[in-house]
Amino acid sequence: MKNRKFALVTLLVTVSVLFTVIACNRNIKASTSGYSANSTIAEAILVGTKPDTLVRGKITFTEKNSVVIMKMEVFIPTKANQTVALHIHENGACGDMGKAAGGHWNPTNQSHGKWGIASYHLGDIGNFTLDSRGNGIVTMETNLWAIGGNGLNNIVGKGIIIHGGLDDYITQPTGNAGTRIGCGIIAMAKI
Ligand SMILES: [Cu+2]
Ligand SMILES: [Zn+2]
Repeated sequence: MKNRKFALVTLLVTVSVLFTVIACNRNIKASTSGYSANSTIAEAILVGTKPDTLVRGKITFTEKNSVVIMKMEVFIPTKANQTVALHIHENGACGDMGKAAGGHWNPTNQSHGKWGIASYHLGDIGNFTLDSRGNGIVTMETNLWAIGGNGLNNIVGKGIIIHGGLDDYITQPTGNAGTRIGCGIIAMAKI
């Protein structure tokens, strides 16, 4: 009788442990939905460089099979219906109204330009237009960047700058895109 009771308790404990394990696995899957297990993820939180300019945004970079997919969502109400420039800059710093981020990230020593055409910096993401409320979405895909590692094309630790104006894709070495209104630092994501 005692043995039977013991067996029953053992069985119940085993079953409940199994269910807990299954439940935990589900949670893990749910919290990383959209990313597969073998991808590397970095992100940057975008904020205004001045207290009086509202910039809120997030950029996610996902690398899989040597391709990095970038997705940015940003809200800049003062720039509704306007086109502004987005670059990766060489320093992961946002102080001094964004100037601490330094120049455009340019590990390949090229001239500034339009992404994919002739000569351009690896940081020359380019222009994007905000909607009537000031929301903007930018997506891009490239095999020229890497997330982490020792390569010169590693984007982790670099700065992201949103300018107040348009990149003309010609003026050296900046594109003459105007003041730096938003800034973020690319870091490995904690998931
Ligand atoms: Cu810039
Ligand atoms: Zn550039």
